[in-house]
Amino acid sequence: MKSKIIDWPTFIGAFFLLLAVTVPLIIFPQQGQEYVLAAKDYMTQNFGVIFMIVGLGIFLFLIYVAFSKNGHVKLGDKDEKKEFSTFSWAAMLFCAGIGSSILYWGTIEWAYYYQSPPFGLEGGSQEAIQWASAYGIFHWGPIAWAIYTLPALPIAYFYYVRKKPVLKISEACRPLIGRHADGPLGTLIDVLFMFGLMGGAGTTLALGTPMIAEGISSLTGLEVTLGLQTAILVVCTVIFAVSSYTGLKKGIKVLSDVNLWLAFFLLGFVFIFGPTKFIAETTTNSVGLMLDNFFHMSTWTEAFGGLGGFENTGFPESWTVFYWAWWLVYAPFVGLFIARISRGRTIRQMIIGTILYGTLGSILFFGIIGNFGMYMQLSGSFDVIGVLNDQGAPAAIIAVLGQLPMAPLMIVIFTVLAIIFLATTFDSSSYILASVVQKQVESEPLRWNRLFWAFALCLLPLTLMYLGGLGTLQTASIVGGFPLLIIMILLAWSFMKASNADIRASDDYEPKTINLDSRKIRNRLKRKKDSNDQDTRVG
Ligand code: NM2
Repeated sequence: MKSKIIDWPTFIGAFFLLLAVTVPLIIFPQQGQEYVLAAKDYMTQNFGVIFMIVGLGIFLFLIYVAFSKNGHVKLGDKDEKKEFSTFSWAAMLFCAGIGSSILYWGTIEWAYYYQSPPFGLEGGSQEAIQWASAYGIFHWGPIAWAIYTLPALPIAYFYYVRKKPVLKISEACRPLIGRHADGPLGTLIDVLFMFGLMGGAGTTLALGTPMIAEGISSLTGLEVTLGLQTAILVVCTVIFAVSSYTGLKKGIKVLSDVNLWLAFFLLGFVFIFGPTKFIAETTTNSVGLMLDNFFHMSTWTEAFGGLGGFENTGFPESWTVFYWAWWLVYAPFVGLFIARISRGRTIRQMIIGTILYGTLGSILFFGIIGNFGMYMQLSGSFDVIGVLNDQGAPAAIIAVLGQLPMAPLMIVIFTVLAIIFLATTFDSSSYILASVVQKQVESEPLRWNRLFWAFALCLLPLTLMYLGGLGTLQTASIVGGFPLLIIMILLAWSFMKASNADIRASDDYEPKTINLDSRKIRNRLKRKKDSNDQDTRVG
């Protein structure tokens, strides 16, 4: 009985793809690393510009939708109230979209940009320091959150307006691909989406784990080894597995709430006890710089790099392209979540809210923790960059926190935050992976199925940590993100097709809010289907 619920082609396809990538890399680590880096170069150098265009394109598309008649459509029935207050909505959507990586990059990203700045500027210069703070906010800013919002459009639309719950990405493409959603094309879309998510989660877990190890090491004196890191990864999976097996379903929810307050506390503490004025000024300055140069940053491809004697820094490939890919792989899954919590809002509110609040949250993290570290560097109190270059990013991150008053306590809080983030990444990713490989999901995917994917999720980060190197970690997201470029276009198109058809057929067009009646829509679709069936029979 049970095995009938599983969609085996998708299950096996996705798992096989995962093994096909990880096993050879573990057996041949030396060549493996070379291949991985070659794959990264190949992808970013040849297709980088496509990532950049699609990133900006998604942003512009969403702004268009928000202000078009499609944006007025309400997600839910006419009198439906918003399910969540705006504050909890914003908090939930932010927590769904970010994880331990914001602790990692929020603290240290500026140091990379300061040393190797964009636009051919000189490392360590006065211009470089300005961009160092602004570029992190850009990479976690409006385009990034727009990428997250796009899949939420068709998913929320089908869920609340057409009243057809969608858990699979192939299902969300149905208006476009029709019955192929049930065939090999649908399976391919789902497998590629799963592969992308595993790649993105691989990057997240392989970045987060060494940082946690470093935190634990600074508190206990244990040495950071691959063994310690493996143990951390496994412990996080086991925390998750135990809570899901003992039926502590609420456990993860409680953990996420705890995390929100811990994060607020950390940010507030650093802001108040750190260089408050510097943080406020630098953050304001960076936001202005980013807004002023938004289009320049989102289209800067270093087109002349390597030609005519001009230097090729690889900045857009290593950063902007990597980031857009990383956000892309998470997008369908975060979009699903955004859709779930947006009942009662209009599409426009969902779009503007996600982009705005998401960006605001990123500004808080990068502005406060990042600029604190930067201040330590510039004021000469602590050489963050020295530690970064000698001992690596995780050590530098923990060292920055070590400069705070009550440092051990702050390192504990930071490390606990990262651990909870990691456990919630396991929780939400395994939930989605398990759902996608089931034909039906009653209220929850099957437990063994979820656990299977939770442990499968450890494979890639373990491999990546074993190989080592930032480039290797980035490749997982970049390669995984490539098919998402096409899937995102399908999702956008699907949404437009369905919502335009419904609006055209609706007789309830009020200029401000459009209430679509799902019953009428379904009847119309049914009539259309019946007449199609008849046509084929007659033909
Ligand atoms: N993104 C936001 O660990 C994480 O923060 C997960 C990463 C895509 C860069 C998401």
